[in-house]
Amino acid sequence: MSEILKRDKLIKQWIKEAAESIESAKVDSLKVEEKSARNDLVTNMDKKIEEELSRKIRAEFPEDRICGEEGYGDDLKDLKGTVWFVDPIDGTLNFVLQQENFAVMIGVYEEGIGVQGYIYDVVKDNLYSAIKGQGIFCNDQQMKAPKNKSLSEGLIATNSQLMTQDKYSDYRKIADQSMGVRMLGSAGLEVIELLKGNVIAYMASKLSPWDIAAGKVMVEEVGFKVSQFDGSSIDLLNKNKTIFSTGKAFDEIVTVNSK
Ligand code: 2AM
Ligand code: CA
Ligand code: CA
Ligand code: CA
Repeated sequence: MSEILKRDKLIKQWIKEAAESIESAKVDSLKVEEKSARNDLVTNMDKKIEEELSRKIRAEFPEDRICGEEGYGDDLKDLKGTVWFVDPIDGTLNFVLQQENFAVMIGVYEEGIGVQGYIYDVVKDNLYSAIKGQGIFCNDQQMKAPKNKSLSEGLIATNSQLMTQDKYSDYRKIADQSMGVRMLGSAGLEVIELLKGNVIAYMASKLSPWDIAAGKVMVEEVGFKVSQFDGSSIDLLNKNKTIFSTGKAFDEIVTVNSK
């Protein structure tokens, strides 16, 4: 079996195991801590899931390196070799406040190139996946490629700061050219909305490598674009102001951004 297929099988199994732990968690007994701000939360479940996924990855693939949100990964200075990007719970605030609209995400990169992406909508039991060159899948069924719509033809998703903070007011002009704004609060699930054709772009002012990695593989797989707001390439060693978008909307957004 090729390395990619071996990983594919294990990742799907590990993600389902992670989801079982998450679903068995009782909201009342969650230990919730603040990180950088009062709405930037981490729970004992985020840590447990990342710790378990990291342990499984290291046991099966000892040469590979891990970039994870909650500190169980490696301190990466480059993207040489095989790197696993792990976001144990994407949408922690939703997990705590809504008990839905969160995902487990894994992206695998070889020499900096995205080769596999997995986004699991735990509550809806939908596992979205892509292997580079093979298309995008939901629960192992091939998904139809979304239409390449322009900004004026569809809805735009953003993170909430982009709409609420005045320093980002220029970006409201972009949103104003779309049909309307939608916000889910999970970078991974917003990317899924793009892949389903429900929105034409997702823009977020500060995403970390683990927020971007899995979705980037899937979005590029359908020929859509992923970049920083100014059109420059994503840097998976740092935070990025990130656009995921259809090709048509991308050209319009980057033009507005660079004015
Ligand atoms: P997280 O839940 O894994 O932290 C919310 O708009 C989206 O942005 C989520 O995908 C969230 O991922 C991500 N995000 C990135 N940085 C964040 C921060 N400092 N605070 C809250 N959400 C953040
Ligand atoms: Ca977080
Ligand atoms: Ca995240
Ligand atoms: Ca997270």
